[in-house]
Amino acid sequence: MPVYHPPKIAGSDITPQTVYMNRRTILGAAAGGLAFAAAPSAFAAALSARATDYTVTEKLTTKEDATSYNNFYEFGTSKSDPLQNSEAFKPTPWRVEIGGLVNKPTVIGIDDIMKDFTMEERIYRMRCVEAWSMVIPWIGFPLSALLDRVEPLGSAKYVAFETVVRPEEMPGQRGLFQPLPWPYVDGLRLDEARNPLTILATGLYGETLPNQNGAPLRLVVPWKYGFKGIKSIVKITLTEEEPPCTWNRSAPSEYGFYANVNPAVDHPRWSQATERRIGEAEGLFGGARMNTLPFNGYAEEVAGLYSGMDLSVKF
Ligand SMILES: Nc1nc2c(c(=O)[nH]1)N[C@H]1C(S)=C(S)[C@@H](COP(=O)(O)O)O[C@H]1N2
Ligand SMILES: [Mo]
Repeated sequence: MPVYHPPKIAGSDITPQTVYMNRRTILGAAAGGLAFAAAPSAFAAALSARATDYTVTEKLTTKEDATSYNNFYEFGTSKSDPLQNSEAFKPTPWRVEIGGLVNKPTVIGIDDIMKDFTMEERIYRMRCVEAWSMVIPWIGFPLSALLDRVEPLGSAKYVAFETVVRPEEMPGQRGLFQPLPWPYVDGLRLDEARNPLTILATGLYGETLPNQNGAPLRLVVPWKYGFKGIKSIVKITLTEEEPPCTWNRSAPSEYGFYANVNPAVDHPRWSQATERRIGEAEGLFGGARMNTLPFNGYAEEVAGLYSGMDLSVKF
């Protein structure tokens, strides 16, 4: 059984020798003119100032696995489809519309976003609802930074997300069998969206996000099941009402709005108590299966968001 480490907050102890698993690579320009060629001490100071510096020390999933075993129904329903069928998809140029209950609605290009935020390599454990999991070093920025920019109104309670609809480039959106209604949509409560663990990812493993992983911009919410990680986002809307979620709409008894990783609440068709780590051989007695942790191991950071809620009802 591989050792299962809960995530560690390591923002205050970045040293030059924390390379591989705790490696943080700055890939973009920072707002405020931080120089990335700066001495390690300045670099560390800049990073430790960030409240969002979470990481896990588990072994990374290989890039090959993370980019070939995907769910992205716009390109087909099997795990190998997104890699095979997404070649024609063009993630550049790209614009994201951010509006709804905000003071400053805006339409923004990915480059504009990149320019504004420190692109920092992060390591999050990403998992999917089917009970497999991966550990992926995402590149991204906190969603809250983008929300600050548009100034949500006091009446805004939720954030709704929408994926692009492009049947010409997405084979899963044309033809007779349409597995889901399009666009794929999902949402978060505003306080969840503001949590520093909630990021918009633009890359992984030091590279631009591949099409199959949700290029050019996708959500990563590491304490929730995979389907909350909506891909290829074109629209973000602040709302007063709970926004629709594709999987909740399609199978409400199986997928809730919250979708917090919870080993105590089974999916109606399978246990959610354990998970299979992709890339680790599964032994005769379920070797690579590991116990799933509440909130995917991020309980310390996020359990408070749900105090007083019955998580077997609000699943
Ligand atoms: N637009 C869109 N986003 C999506 C999906 C999808 O079909 N379409 N699948 C979701 C599901 S079910 C999972 S498990 C994750 C998979 O992310 P990954 O392929 O990067 O591992 O993406 C989520 N985001
Ligand atoms: Mo999923």
